[in-house]
Amino acid sequence: MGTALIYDEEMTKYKLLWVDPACKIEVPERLSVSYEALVRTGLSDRCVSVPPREASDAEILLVHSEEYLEGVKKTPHMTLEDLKEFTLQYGDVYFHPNIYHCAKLAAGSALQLVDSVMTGKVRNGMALVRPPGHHSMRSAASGFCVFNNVAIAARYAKQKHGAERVLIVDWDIHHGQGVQYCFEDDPSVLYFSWHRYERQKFWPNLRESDYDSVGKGSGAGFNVNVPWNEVGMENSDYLSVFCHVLLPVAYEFCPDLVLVCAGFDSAIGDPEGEMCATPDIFAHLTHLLMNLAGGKLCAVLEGGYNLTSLAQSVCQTVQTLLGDPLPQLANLRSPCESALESLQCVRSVQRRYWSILKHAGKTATDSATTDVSTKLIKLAKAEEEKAETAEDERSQEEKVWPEPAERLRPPVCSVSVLPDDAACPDGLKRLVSSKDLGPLLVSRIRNRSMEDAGDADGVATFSRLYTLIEKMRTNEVPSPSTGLLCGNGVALVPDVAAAVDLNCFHSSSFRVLVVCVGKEELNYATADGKMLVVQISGEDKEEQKGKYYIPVCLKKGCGDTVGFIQAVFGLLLPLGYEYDPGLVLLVRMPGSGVGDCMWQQLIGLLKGFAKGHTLVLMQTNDGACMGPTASALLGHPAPPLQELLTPLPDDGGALERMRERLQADWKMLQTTVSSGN
Ligand code: Q9C
Ligand code: ZN
Repeated sequence: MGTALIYDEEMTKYKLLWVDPACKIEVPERLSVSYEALVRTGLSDRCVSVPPREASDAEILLVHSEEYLEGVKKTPHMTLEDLKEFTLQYGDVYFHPNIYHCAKLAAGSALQLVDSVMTGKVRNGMALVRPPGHHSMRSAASGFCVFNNVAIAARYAKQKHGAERVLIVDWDIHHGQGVQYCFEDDPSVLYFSWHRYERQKFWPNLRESDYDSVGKGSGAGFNVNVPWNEVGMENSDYLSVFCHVLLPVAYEFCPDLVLVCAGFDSAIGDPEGEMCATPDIFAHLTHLLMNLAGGKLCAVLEGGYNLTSLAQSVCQTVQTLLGDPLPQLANLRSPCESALESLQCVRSVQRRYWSILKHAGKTATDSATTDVSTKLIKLAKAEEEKAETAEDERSQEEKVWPEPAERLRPPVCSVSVLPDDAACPDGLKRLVSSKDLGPLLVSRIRNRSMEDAGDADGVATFSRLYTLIEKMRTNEVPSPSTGLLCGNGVALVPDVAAAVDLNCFHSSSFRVLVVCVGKEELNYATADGKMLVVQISGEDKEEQKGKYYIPVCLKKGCGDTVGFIQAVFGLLLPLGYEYDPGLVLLVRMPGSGVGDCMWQQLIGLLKGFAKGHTLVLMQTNDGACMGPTASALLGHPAPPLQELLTPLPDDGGALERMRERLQADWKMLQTTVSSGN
């Protein structure tokens, strides 16, 4: 199952015909440079090319009024003077004799993409379109937008393909007020948007773009706004919002389809956004959404006005949709205070509607309400001072950042290490050879496997495992003999404890994130920070030992999906991003109680770290989940977690308290402004 790419040169064939400083950044080259970058990098060749079509009147009327459509229909025949006058009714938009044609193609492209994904012709895809859509309203053009491409696509997916729940993620730096208005009272469409806001000083300057617009009537809770009150937001700010707001809510919503308002004016160098997130962040944002809705994701271009940053961001998005290993995000910083304030506000209004956020921020810091409000006043003052000294638009164009590093590309293989009598799942490569390990290592393996497993195969299995880890660590280029690059793997070993230990004594050259699901007695060597161990289990015996051993207890065990998801998004992912491992070891203890769907989701999500170098360790007698494991390693999307639709009473309070405790050591766990001063 592939990735669709929709592009047509026709949509470059309209432009601003008069002088208007507000509109001069919306140029035809936005589309051509994006497409050319995909061609140059060989990405477009790997996609399924899908042609656009014109949206029909009936389809446009799913969102827009007849009067508005009739008005736009007249624009191809207007004189320049008439076009200018028609344009004057609306804000920050321009018309051209060919824009109506392009707007029908842009909306139709989104519909073609939805058709391709919903019928299973492809898994996911991206449409490169102009004009953008998310600002246009029922009866008005706005912000370069004529028809609301993504809103039309959402209604169409419901009507034509029976989608019951559609998630719209708007990562463009402007608020898609058109999308918000369209679905405000509709609980079947969840709209998430982050946007430059600056306490209403930034366009479109709407009161209803703030965090407290949560939707109306039965749609309450289905509109999630994250206002950015300062410019300069970075990768860590974006990831925090994904981990602590969007992803928990999106998983609880359990969509049948994900639509992305994929604007790249939220990237560094953009003159509108003035943010500092690098283009490779879009690889991660895309990846984090790819296990929702069984992988059905349609990205539709919105904004993006720095041609360099735009083209790089588009490539990162498409390469991720294709399933290539993720880039490592270099030196992630802590989320800034202003971002934390937004996060805190959003979580505290949304926790009324989402059981997964029920415990958000109602502990220690929140009880000191006066402290927090003093802090917020200070923050607002600091913002004002900053705004006065802010760099102007020109300096954005001159901003420099390193070009994203070349990413690993196929053929990347998934490898298995198995006992001789176990069958290798389809699609995985069985590792049979192993390196000479040296006498010291052999004797250590022999000692461990004798005492712990008493298995004669032990040495052979462990030496293959050792070889596999070495390959993942060092084979950043395809092996000359096989042409293959070793991406991830799974090992069935007689004793997972011994296997973790084996890794531990030769891994001193890189950091290992060990995720242990289920109860395990081990003496992890975590003191030096070479390993970070996160253990999710149903038992409450273990105490946290130092910064690098984090036991997470779910009172109702690993079968508690809500608890597990809270632990994954609230703790594991932010910790992983901050720790930045070179290898992820996912250890599955027998009898952990984790369900197959959750297990696949976990593998899928962990593949975002360490350039996809994930090694799953399971015990030989636990081979039943080999199928789901192999499927997730091969990059098949995990099935949706339906059980989140009717969550059980949870014990998330304990998790929240744990997160608060760990915040001193791990900044990505913060979700509130720091109390005190
Ligand atoms: N400084 C989209 O990104 N304001 N539209 C321009 C110029 C309008 C952006 C002000 C921005 C509209 C799809
Ligand atoms: Zn925008």
